[in-house]
Amino acid sequence: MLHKLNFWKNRKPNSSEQVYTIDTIKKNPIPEHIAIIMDGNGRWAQKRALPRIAGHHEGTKVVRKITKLANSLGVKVLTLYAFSTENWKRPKSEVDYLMKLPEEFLQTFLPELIKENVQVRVMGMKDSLPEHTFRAVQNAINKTSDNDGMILNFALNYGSRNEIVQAVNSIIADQKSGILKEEEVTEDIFSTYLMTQELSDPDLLIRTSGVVRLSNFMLWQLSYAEFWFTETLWPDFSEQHFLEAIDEFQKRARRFGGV
Ligand code: V0D
Repeated sequence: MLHKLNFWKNRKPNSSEQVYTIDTIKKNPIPEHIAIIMDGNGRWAQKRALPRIAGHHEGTKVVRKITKLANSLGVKVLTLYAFSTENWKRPKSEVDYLMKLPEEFLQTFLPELIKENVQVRVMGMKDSLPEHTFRAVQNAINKTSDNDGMILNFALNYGSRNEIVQAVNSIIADQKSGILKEEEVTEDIFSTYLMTQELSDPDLLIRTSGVVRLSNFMLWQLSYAEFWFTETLWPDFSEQHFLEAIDEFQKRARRFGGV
């Protein structure tokens, strides 16, 4: 398995110079649901005097790499924060480019995702996406809906407070129409009104590029998650970083289990 891991191309070992392998990580429990805030793409480009969009493009390659690795580790759900409701405030040219990335990504990788039994999902306000973006993601969702392997869940035009308010409004509507009784709202029922619906809560949150904030991402669902932050910018994020995050998750689980 080692040869598949581009170890020697983009390896940035952690302070202890430890090299992680799929096989050793697989000996301990793998988080079922991993969520990632893929930060630092613009900064990666600016450091190289490239336009910010070059960093976003580079970021898609890392999405592919980490999806493949998560799938081979047996991760059940990988949620990736691709575009927040706040991102509309960026320059129009950058937003326009970002909105082309799902098409570009899927043009290259959808056949692979289908073959690898991955299910593509999208959570967020899909209705306000440009028509061409919506069509591309909907096509990917449809073409992978018969798959039963890892769920690759993109948060696209997603904001957690918006999600919670929309859940409350749907609950009120269902109560008015009699689908839901007033006293029926429990944490479990409430969860089903969120965009994650039947997905389990993330066990591990990863955020790149040294920002130590949640930024309106899965506030309800991350209540019990382990958080792992790295200074590494998303385009530099390697398989080793991902395995290191899971290794840390496994260490914390052991410590917790010990008391
Ligand atoms: C830019 C780094 C894949 C983060 C990764 C529209 C910022 C690259 C997708 C994608 C983005 C989304 C849905 C889908 C298939 C692929 C993507 C956006 C940005 C925002 F069905 N990468 N990616 N979407 N970036």
